[in-house]
Amino acid sequence: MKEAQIKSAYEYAKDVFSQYGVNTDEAIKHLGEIPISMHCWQGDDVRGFESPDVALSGGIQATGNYPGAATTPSELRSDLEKAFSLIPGKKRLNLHAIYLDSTDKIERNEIKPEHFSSWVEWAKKNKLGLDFNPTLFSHPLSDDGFTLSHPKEEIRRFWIDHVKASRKISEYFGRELGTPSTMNIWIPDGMKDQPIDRLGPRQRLIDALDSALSEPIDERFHRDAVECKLFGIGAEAYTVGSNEFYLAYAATRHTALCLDAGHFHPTEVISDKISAVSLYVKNILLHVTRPVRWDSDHVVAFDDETQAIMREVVRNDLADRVSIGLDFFDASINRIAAWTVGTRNAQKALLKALLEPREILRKAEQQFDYTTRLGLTEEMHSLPWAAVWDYYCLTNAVPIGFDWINQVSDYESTVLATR
Ligand code: RNT
Ligand code: ZN
Repeated sequence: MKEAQIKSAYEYAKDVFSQYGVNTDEAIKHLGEIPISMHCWQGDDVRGFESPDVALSGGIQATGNYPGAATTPSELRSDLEKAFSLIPGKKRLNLHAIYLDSTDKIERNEIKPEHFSSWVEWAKKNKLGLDFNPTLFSHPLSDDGFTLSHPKEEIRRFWIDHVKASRKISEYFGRELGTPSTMNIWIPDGMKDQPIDRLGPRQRLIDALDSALSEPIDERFHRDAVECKLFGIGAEAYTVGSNEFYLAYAATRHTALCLDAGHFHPTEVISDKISAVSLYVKNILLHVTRPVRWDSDHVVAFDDETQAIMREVVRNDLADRVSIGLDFFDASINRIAAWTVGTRNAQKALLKALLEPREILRKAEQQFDYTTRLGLTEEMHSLPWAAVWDYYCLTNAVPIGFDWINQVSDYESTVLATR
């Protein structure tokens, strides 16, 4: 499409939306200010650089063997740069502890900021904020299916020390980059079959978390988040860190709560949880992902739930308290395309939410005029929001429409094919 066509389509869209009291320029401006934290682990199927040959464990799985996965920090950074060049707006990068950049073998309880300094330098160059995650899976000491709630003191201690070490790295990210790093704690702890003791592991987890998070850290640099889950592969019957456990933990310990779209019953959605949880916890971290029948971590689609999630953030004015992160890992397709499709979809959903005539809809609802509410909500789907998206891409100098595929294909034949 030619630039002139995109601009004239935008002018038309602007006019259409203004008839509903929506200012497209403002929506675009707002969209550009809301960061999306892209997860590094789509780039290499959650292998990391600590011991990439150790199989992914902890009840999560990346399936597929598409060629060209990154195997070194510099390959991963190059792939990320490619993906970022195809995605408009404000981006952050979310790292896991296993993505450390060190030639020596460093145990997880001994990781230090210096092992991540190359990421910080790179983030500065690319004007990115960083987020972080301790890695409590894919490790011999998580093989029993327990980490922070393990019955053995010394194993709990190891993981507590890992979380403590991770918080220092997260704090370092925030200090260096001038934007707080959200550090999300997800643990795989659970059981395949019905436990006799559901309480004991939860008691141990609460103590372990309290001890791991005991040192106060300035929230201008670092924020703790905890992620609940219903089940994992091999942990079908019981997950120690369940929804109730972590909601109460976050509310009483003042951490952020992470809601992953794939961590609930198949018909249970996180979009409805955001408003409720926002009344009890200060900050929410979203793991936007697409569960297909289970917590399968498919690439984010422009589906009903992704749109509903973004609408909740926008309608309730929560953009300052909700951090939007992505969490998917599809190894069956080009990984740069996976990032591009998933991140652009999250942004499209956000834009569509920003273009909603909130005032009219709110008023209709307050007056019990549910006919207008439904009629207008449905018409909004076919208003020319996509013309606004194209214009946003144009002004951000990223490919319009499916044009990004050419760059992904070029990169695949010139870079990925040589790995
Ligand atoms: C697992 C959680 C967790 C992980 C990442 C890799 O079910 O969703 O967020 O996907 O930490
Ligand atoms: Zn997650």
